[in-house]
This record gives sequence, structure tokens and C-alpha cells, in this order.
Amino acid sequence: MALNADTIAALAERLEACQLEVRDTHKITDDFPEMDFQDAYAVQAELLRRKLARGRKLAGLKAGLTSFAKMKQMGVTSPVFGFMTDDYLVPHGGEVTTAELIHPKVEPEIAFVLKKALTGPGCHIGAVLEATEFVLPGIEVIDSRYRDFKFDLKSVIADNTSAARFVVGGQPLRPSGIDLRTVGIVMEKNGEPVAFGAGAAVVGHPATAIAMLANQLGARGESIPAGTLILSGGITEAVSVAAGDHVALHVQGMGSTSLRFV
Ligand code: 0L1
Ligand code: MG
Repeated sequence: MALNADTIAALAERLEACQLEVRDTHKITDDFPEMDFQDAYAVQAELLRRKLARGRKLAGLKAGLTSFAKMKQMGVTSPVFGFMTDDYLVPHGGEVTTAELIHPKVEPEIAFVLKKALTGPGCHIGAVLEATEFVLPGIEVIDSRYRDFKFDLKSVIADNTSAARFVVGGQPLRPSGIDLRTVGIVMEKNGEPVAFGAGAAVVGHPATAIAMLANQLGARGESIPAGTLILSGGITEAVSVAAGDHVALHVQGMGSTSLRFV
């Protein structure tokens, strides 16, 4: 690691203040170009520690930068990982207060809920599918704390991969009942289709993103516990939203979920 504990804590405080006060900032690598990936995840862990200390509960985990298009755009070959706390959870069909966010965007995703813990290294699609209780549609609301969504990989990891809100709903399905590579999705904004795709856009198979998360956690001696909800990552580019917008995600064979920006 290149940064000391005080700097990590100060960076987490800065990013959390932006989130709570709904204002943006420049990317943190502008100030600390020497920071490494361990530092970036340490800032993210400190953000989680601060939220838990204030009484928030962990509500799930997420993979980000998962679509091949977005990875190419960012010049990366592997997803990034983050967390969601209970205040990020929007009820199925519920409302998001847009004034609490800086410049929100939505992403169509497949959510996994585990019945068994997953431990890497060595985790693969087969282990993920065997450990999954069900999958269901999910919409992630991302809201980078960086000005104009301009960041590099380390800065965005530290900013908890832009996580802000999420909704899950629709028809939970056992993973054996569906081919997650070919499952089709349509996301609508105000009744108009704005994003189309198939599960394979997420690193070839959405379960691969979950295996990569298990392997990354395994490298530092951690597992994904049974019962964890995980967003496997955006199937398409994110779509900008504003107050008044209604967003619905339809996933083939899994029904729909939606939310409204007020
Ligand atoms: O969930 C995501 O794919 C977002 C990852 C961070 C990059 C961004 O904010 O676009
Ligand atoms: Mg996402």
C-alpha cells in the first residue's frame, strides 16, 4: 500500500461527505497519484466501516464495469466490486428522491441470492450456480461522486463503484431454470425501450462476475456468506435519469421490476 491510515480515512470522509451533501469532487488520484488498488479498496472498506458505525446494515454486494463495452471503454479486463447498505434499497416499484443524488444513471442487472457461502480462490460458474438460491431482475442506480462521472479505476473503486440505490423484484427463478447467457433484457424509461441486451454481456455469463468476486475476497481470506444478495453488473451502458422518470426492467422469464425518480 502507498497511503497511510490517516490518508485512507480522510479520503473516505471526503467521498462520504460528497454523497451526504449531494456534491461532486475531482478524482482522488489527482491528489494521490501514487495510490494503488489495495489503497482504493481500503478507502472503500473505510466507507463501509463508517456507515456500519452509524447503524447502517450491509444489504448486498455488487460487481461493476462488467459489460465488455464498458470494460473496453475503461481499458480494464476485470470487474470492480462494491457494497450496498440498507439505505440504498428501493422497494419494488418504489421511489428514489432525485434531490439526494448528484447525477444518477440506471443499469439493468441480474441479482443473485445465495443459499450457500462462496469461497475462492478457485470459484467458478458451476460453484456459483450450485450455491445460488434464486436469481431475479435488479436495477442499479449509480451516482459517481466524481465530477461528470470522470474517474480512473482506483478512484472509482474507492468511491464504492458509484453505488447509490438498487431495486430488485419480479419473479425469482432457480438458476437451473434459465440460461443466464441468453436471457434477454429490455429496460424502459417512461415506457420507451432505452437498453437491450443478453446476460452474456456480463463477462460472458453473469455467474462469472459472482465467481470473480468470490475469488477476489478469497485472496484476502474472506467469503461471500449464505443469504447474500449480489448485483452481477450492468448488462448495458448506464442510462441517465432525472426527476419524473419511470424506469422498468423486463427480464425474459423473470418478470419485471421498476422504480420512479421523484
Ligand atoms: O456498477 C457499475 O458498473 C458502475 C461501476 C463504476 C463505473 C461508473 O460509475 O460508471
Ligand atoms: Mg452496476
